[in-house]
Amino acid sequence: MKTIFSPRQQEHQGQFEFYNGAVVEGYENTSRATFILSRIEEVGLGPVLAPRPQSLETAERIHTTAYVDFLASAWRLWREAGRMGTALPYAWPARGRYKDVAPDSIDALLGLYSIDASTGFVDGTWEAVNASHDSALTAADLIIEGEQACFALCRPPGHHAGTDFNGGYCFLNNAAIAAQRLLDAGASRVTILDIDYHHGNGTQEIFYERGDVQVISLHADPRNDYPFFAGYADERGSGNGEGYNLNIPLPDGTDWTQWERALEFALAGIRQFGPDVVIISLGVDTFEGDPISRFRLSHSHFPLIGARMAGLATKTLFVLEGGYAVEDVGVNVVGVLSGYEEAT
Ligand code: OKP
Ligand code: ZN
Repeated sequence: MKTIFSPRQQEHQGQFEFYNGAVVEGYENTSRATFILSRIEEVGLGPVLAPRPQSLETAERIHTTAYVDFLASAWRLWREAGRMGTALPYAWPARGRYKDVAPDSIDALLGLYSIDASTGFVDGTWEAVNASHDSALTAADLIIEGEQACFALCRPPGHHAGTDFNGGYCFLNNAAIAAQRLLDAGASRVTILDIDYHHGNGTQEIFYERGDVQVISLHADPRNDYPFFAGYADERGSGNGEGYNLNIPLPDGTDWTQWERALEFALAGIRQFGPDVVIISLGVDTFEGDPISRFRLSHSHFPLIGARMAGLATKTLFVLEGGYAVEDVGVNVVGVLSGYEEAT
């Protein structure tokens, strides 16, 4: 299987976030990609290719132009305000937004276009976000050109980013943009199956009223964990999208037996929908050793996940999302991909 990745994605580095009352270095760090790349080489998964440069046209069919412009200019505005460190918001319009304002202040913009204070900008953030997006689109193009499966090694990740907001370390929704590319190239239906520990609230929001993209997510019950305000089982889509959004929230401590049962339910939903391509939002923060999560999958389970995906016998695009036990992320991500390859 081919992997798409650009070293420019590593320019997003050294950002800080808040965690348990302290300022800590971001969990979403460069070593995640480094460990994945070295494991790909170790097992001989296949070549790692640079993405082709892509325009932002497809991204602007998923996100608003104003939001994309904000992402591209946030760091410059932060620096022009005389700031250093990590650009993070401290004020949000949230519920009861009084006015639809177009603020000039970088502090207001950061709040307007975000859902949390985990998603900081540093000097190379936009370059990395843009390159991560290029990787997702290039992988989608390879599927269009005939590959059965491909891996977009996307960091920063994407599934918490919505139409006009960032969050959860995500800026552009790589999987959603890839889905749009596949549809534009002639696919009738695409499924995004999100197996990251956290609910893919951005992906859900983007496609909530659409029937051409089925969105299924297995995740920690939002009563217990981020993103808290979306991911409940009664969120089923609306309008043309009614019935095409499926959430499977799972309790703290979920193990392989429970998780696999949920996966089987998801796979039945995919078979019923009959997509031309399945995009897997591939987070491995379901691993028992993950520092910010509370599920209990172990190393041996990840290849089994890949084998289940192969059982769908549908073109499959793997897009990286989370996974923060850095020394295990390579083994677990590549475990899924090799499991897929061996079962195909
Ligand atoms: C991103 B992905 C507070 C704790 C972390 C954000 C979790 C984001 C997860 N800084 N909260 O889905 O793996
Ligand atoms: Zn996650």
